[in-house]
Amino acid sequence: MPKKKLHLLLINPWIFDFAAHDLWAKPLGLLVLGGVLRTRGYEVRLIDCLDSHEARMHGITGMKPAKRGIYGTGKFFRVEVPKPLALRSIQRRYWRFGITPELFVERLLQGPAPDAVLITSGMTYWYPGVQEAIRLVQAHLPGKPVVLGGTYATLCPDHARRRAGADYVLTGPGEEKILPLLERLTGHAVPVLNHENRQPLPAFDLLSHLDYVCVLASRGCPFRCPYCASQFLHPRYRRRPPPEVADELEFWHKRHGVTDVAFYDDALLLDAEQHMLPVLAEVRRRHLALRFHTPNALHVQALSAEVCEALFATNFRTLRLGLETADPAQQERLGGKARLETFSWAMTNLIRAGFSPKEIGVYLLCGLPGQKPAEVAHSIRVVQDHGARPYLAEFSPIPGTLLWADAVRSSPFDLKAEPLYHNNSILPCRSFGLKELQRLKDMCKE
Ligand code: B12
Repeated sequence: MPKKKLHLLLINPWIFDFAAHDLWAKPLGLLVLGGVLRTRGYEVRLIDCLDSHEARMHGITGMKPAKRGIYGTGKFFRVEVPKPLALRSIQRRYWRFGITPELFVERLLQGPAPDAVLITSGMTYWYPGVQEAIRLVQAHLPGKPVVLGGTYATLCPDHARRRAGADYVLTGPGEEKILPLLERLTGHAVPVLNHENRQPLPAFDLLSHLDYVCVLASRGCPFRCPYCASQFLHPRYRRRPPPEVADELEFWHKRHGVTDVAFYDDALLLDAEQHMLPVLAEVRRRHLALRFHTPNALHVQALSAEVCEALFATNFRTLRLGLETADPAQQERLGGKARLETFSWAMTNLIRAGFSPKEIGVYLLCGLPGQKPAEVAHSIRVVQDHGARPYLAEFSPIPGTLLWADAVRSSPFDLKAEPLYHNNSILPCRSFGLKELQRLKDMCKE
């Protein structure tokens, strides 16, 4: 153990965006690190700028109370803020989601001064929240080292090093990189643990309220879809042993009364016979009365009759399938993963297993470079013909992906210089306009 207790402050920064909802959005990466660091003897504290349960926020002028919805999801507190210069031409209101900066500063100054501050980052275009949090940390805790990691830091490391204001920017999975850095910063050796082989649980208990937990049964993805950044964020595809996943679910359910669980896996059902089916069999054997949600799409080719029956039997309530498009040529361009016949087969299996088609949401990519609105409209109709609900996933271009060069070429925005333009809400590649997008969204509601 370190000789003196070392204190770490973890920060989940604000979101600055046109829209944001708590649809099972928790800073899982930061909480994973919190879990690891606690087992190494650090005292860990969290400021969650997106805390929707912060009692002190109620009644603050201009702040809408954060309503909670079904399955633990809900709204964030929000206040309108001026748009950054780069987004001035976009005719939509821009918000800071989360607690007030005054409350953030109050929280910063509570408790023992930290030996280091660890801040996470989400979408690349959310970096203004990271900048703001770091600016306030440096103003109120001068001299404390600030370490930045997460999605933005990994996908835009040069921008993050130049613009975020952190003392250190670490890319990729943080578990191994953070320990030697903390040793260097604090001058204290991190104890070696040889009795524990399994990963400690993510520190969800640091959140002020547990509406739900997010779980990963695997990391990374063996597919290389041209729009996706999974391989850069989690370079190795790894699956956790099924009993370990079941233990984690049982822990949150029995010790913390959690009912709702969102899986964050990029390839949850891959090789399900060897992996997820044993996990779900354990859930049933242990009588865990949970509800499961898959906001990150499921691969349709994995939805065999047996898998669908297991999903239904274990109470999967929110299903999102990744069809991407119903156009065969576009499907080919996107890696040929989800063909139409496979989608129809998956829908039949889900319905036979007991799901109502209305419970099944299907993601369709929208705003890809060169994509015509007619292609999206056709895909919407195909999904509706199957009785399911189409959800448009507006394309967000990501540096390093195969589609990046096409995206840069087709976009009227300077995607390379400014991550704010990666924002899916502005339809960055503009193969059609925002009015057309609204028409397609209205079609989805029909
Ligand atoms: C879960 C998820 C969501 C959740 C929300 C997550 C959240 N917390 O806000 C939901 C479902 C709501 C969502 C929505 C969207 N998402 Co999303 N999402 C993910 C997903 C699948 C997992 C993220 C995650 O938690 N991983 C698990 C944890 C353990 O990993 P991690 O966060 O990377 O953390 C590790 C490291 O980064 C590091 N680390 C993290 N923090 C720190 C801090 C320090 C100090 C250090 C040292 C290290 C460190 O260590 C951690 C442990 O190894 C990623 C894909 C992926 N594989 O990462 C996409 C991803 C982030 N999303 C993406 C996209 C495109 C979207 C959408 C735009 C999709 C759409 N078109 O609708 C929307 C946007 C919503 C909005 N309002 O703008 C893109 C990124 C886009 C971008 N420009 O940044 C990704 C990368 C997927 C992709 N296509 O490639 N998403």
